[in-house]
Amino acid sequence: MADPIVLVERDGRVGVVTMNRPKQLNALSGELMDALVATLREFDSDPDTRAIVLGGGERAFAAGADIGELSAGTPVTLYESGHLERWEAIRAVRTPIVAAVSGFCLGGGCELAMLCDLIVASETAKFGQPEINLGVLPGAGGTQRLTRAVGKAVAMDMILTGRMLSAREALAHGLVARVVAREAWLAEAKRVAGEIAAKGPVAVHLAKEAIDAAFEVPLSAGVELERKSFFLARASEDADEGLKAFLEKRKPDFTGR
Ligand code: DAK
Repeated sequence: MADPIVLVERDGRVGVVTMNRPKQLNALSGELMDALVATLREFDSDPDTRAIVLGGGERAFAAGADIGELSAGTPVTLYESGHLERWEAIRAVRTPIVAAVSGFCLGGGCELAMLCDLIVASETAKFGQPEINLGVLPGAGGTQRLTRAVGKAVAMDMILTGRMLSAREALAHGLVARVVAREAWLAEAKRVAGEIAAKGPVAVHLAKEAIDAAFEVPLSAGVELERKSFFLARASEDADEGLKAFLEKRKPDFTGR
């Protein structure tokens, strides 16, 4: 039997999804994207899963969209295949997703990592948007999310020349949250996800939503959303528990209510 195209495991309250097309450096074929969307949605609808790790292999997180499929498809078949909706479905996941990146993280792979909520990178990671070398440009948000993450100068440099950033450069430019030793990338991503999973899910979901809104709305509207989200979180049982636990000098036990 063929190996599954994504590997799925659970580590306590953390769902772990691993892309598994190693021979093609996890090129994001339609089949791989469909499997990713289905798995992420399943974890997202499970209240016992409070954070997700999305990873690839040691050599590549993902080397981009599947170039064979891109070249075989016409613009119309690509548009009609539901390709665009898959990216939107991943963006819509409410559970925080930690991208665990080792090796190549290119093109659609980099866009996928940027769709996640934070990136933990191995010191071996290489980030790039090399679509320009193929005569195209990023198509899944790269020109927008990369520019918001690293600023215009570095985004122009990467997207117009195809230059890759090392993990350290990506950290310095604000694209990734943490860089760790080669052997620690996956364990560290799971540890970070485990830390998030131990917090109150209501506050976590509201905080994720408010941070994402910072890229969509003016400051005053974002601050207003934050204020309302604060009071909504304060109305949760988890806030009662968190505040009480602090005063009682014990660890809180959040239930997600
Ligand atoms: N697609 C298909 N196969 C790929 C691939 C890819 N993106 N990247 C690598 N592979 C395959 C190679 O063909 C090779 O297969 P075999 O020849 O062994 O059968 C195998 O993986 C190993 O690759 P290499 O032999 O090339 O390995 P190297 O170490 O020499 O080089 C590399 C590694 C990552 C530098 C190189 O493979 C490379 O440059 N890969 C292509 C990177 C790239 O250009 N990525 C951008 C693809 S375009 C959209 C959404 C998304 C997108 C567009 C629109 N919409 C929603 C509208 C996204 C577009 C893209 O990502």
